Formats: sequence, C-alpha cells, structure tokens
Amino acid sequence: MALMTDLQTELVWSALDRFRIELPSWGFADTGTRFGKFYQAAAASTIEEKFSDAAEVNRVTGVCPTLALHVLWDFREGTSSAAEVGALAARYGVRPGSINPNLFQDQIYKFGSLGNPDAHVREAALAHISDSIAIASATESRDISLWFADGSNYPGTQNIRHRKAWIEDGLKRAHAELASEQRLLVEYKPFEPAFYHTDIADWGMALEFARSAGPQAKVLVDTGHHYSSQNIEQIVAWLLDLGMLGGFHFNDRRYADDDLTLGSIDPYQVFRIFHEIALYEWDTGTRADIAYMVDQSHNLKPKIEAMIQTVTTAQELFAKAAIVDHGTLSRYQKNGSLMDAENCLKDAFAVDVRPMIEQWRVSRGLPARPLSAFRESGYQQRIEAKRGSRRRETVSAYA
Ligand code: AFD
Ligand code: MN
Ligand code: MN
Repeated sequence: MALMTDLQTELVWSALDRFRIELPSWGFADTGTRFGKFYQAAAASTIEEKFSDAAEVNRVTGVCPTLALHVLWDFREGTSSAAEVGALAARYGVRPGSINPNLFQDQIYKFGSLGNPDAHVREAALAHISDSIAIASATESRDISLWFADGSNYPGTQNIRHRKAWIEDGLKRAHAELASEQRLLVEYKPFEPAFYHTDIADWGMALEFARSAGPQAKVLVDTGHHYSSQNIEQIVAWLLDLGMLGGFHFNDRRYADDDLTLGSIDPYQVFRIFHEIALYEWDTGTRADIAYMVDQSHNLKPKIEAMIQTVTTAQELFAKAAIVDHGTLSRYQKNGSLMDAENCLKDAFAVDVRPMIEQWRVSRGLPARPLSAFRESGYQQRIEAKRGSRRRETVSAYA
C-alpha cells in the first residue's frame, strides 16, 4: 500500500505545518577536515552573509526560521554584537536560534574546558558559558547548546572521576545563571578530538550531567555522534520517556562524526527516530518539545544546496513517520504479529510523500521544489559575483 490516501495526506500536511528545523551558521562557511579545506567561491565569511544564506534557505523551504549561532565565530565582542545580530535578524527575517559557546578552540582548552585539571581554565570556560547565557538573553534565544571536546588521548593521563566532578560543578553553576525560559542542552560524542576518553561520551553521561545540573538542562542528540552499531532511536525513546530529550543536531555519518547531509547514508534510521517521536506523541497525547537543528558542514557539496537538501530530506522523513498507523501497530505489537508490526513501519517508509509535500508547499505559497527554485533564483550567481572567490581567513568552524 504505497499510494497516498486522503488520511495520509491529512497526516502529512499537519506534520509539515508543525515541523521547523534550525540552520547552523557554521554550515554556510568554509569548513574542512583536519586534512584540509576546499574553499567555495561564495561561502559565507561574515555573520551577515550567514544570515543572508540562511534566509535564502528559509525563503525556498519556509521551515527554517532560526539560525544557530556560534559565539566565537559569530559574535565579535560578546553581547555588544547581539544588537548587530538583532538588526540582521530583522533585515533577513531569520531569528537567532541556539547559542553555541566555543569551548574547544582556544589554546587554554588543550587539556579540556570545564573538565580541565587547571582550575583557572575551568573558571575561564565557565565565564565563557556565562557570557553565552547573557548573549542568549540578549538575542532572546531559549537554548545554550553545549558541546565539550574535553577528554584525553592516552591512558593514565587524566583522572576521569575528577573530571566528571569538575564538569558536574561547572554545569550546576551555569544552570544557576539561566533565565526561567532558557535551557542548557548537553551534547555527547563518543570520540574526536579526544581519542582515548571523552568526558561526555554517551547519552548516559550527558543524561547524568543534565540531571545533576538542574531541571532546565536536557540532552542533545547529534545523530553523527554514535558508533555505527548504535540504536539511536532506542536512545531517543528513552530520553523522551524520561522527559530529557532537548533536541537534535541532524547530519549523517558512515563511520564517525562525518557531518554528511541528513539521510545521505541511512534515511531509514532517521525515519525510525522520527517514528519513535511520533509514537511517543500518539501514546501520550502530548507534543514533544524538541529543538530540531541541523549540524553539518559540507566540505564538498555546495553549501546552500546541501542545506536545502538536508531540510527537504528531514521534511520527507518526518512526513513518512507521521503516516505510520499507530493504532494498528500497537495491536500487532500486543499480539506479537511481528511481520505485520514491522510492515506498519515499512509500508509508511515506502510511501512516496513527495507529491503531497509539493502540494503542501504550493498551498502555503512556497516553491514546490525548493532546490530548483534556489537554482532558478540566481542567488548563488549573485553572491559569487558579490563575494568573489576571495581567499579568506575563515571565521567559521575548524579554522
Ligand atoms: C562539531 C562537534 C559538535 C558540535 C558542532 C558545533 O562535533 O557536533 O555540536 O561542532 O559546535 O560538529
Ligand atoms: Mn553537534
Ligand atoms: Mn559533531
């Protein structure tokens, strides 16, 4: 049953009406791997160019109203440039989204930030988080999104338990500075850049740190931050059930934190993640309050096209998950009808929802095919002419 029914169209349209996804400022700038970068002629190198590019993605998709900002790469001098960001938001129609402190690039963070054995470094890291919370207040951002590269490269070089205690203390103190509507999102990652141990290496550690920090701290699931054998949707189901799922950083990976475009390697996994969320909402009759965010940096694909591709792929997989027949599935699960239960998912995943999505877009005054609309707009040609192929000191990630 791969044809769309009226009910499925209704489910797809209502899912699309509520699906919003945040873009990462750093995804529009030149980035690379530790082996080098391949510069792109018109890659954004200023905060204004990032807002402009994000606004173009939002213009053709209509579902990206916010832009995640990275403090060191996007704010020159702390909160004073928050006013500049506010002006850009007004000009381009994209609001500041989550605020991402940078706790990994400064030389002082060689042996970690909040987990550093040097108390002065820990205090400096906490001061930066505190500044980031103040910036979030100035930009009216709800989320301060924390990723720590903290860890070590060799056995015996660090005391894992002491580092745990220092990070716990730092997060508690940061949490105490939050305004009532703000959240700390604690992100985990199994390795990289640390290669022996990472202080927040999995969802259990992130959960423990978030819980000990306070009620406004939640876990952030970056889909690229898992070993290839890990069952991410099981982690999502647990965090949902515990009320501790703050949001996602979406990307795809084949081997590690490859930051590939969403669904490029395993779209079925992303569908299963969205299914667990949809099933939770069906089971509980509540809407999960989740921040859907992109976190990827395209070293090879054209930056803006790849971002559009990720957004439209996310919409497709979210729409497919919305048409799973949860009532029938629950019955099959209860009576052990394995094949029928599994086919509830596989049938939904098999439905080509693209025609319905195109109709939804047209009904909302949006281009039916965002990527074609972008290519026909001439935006890329205009920014290449304007920005030229200047070789810039990148102000973005992995500079
Ligand atoms: C890197 C890290 C992590 C973080 C992102 C933005 O692996 O995913 O969220 O940079 O700082 O991708
Ligand atoms: Mn991330
Ligand atoms: Mn990452």
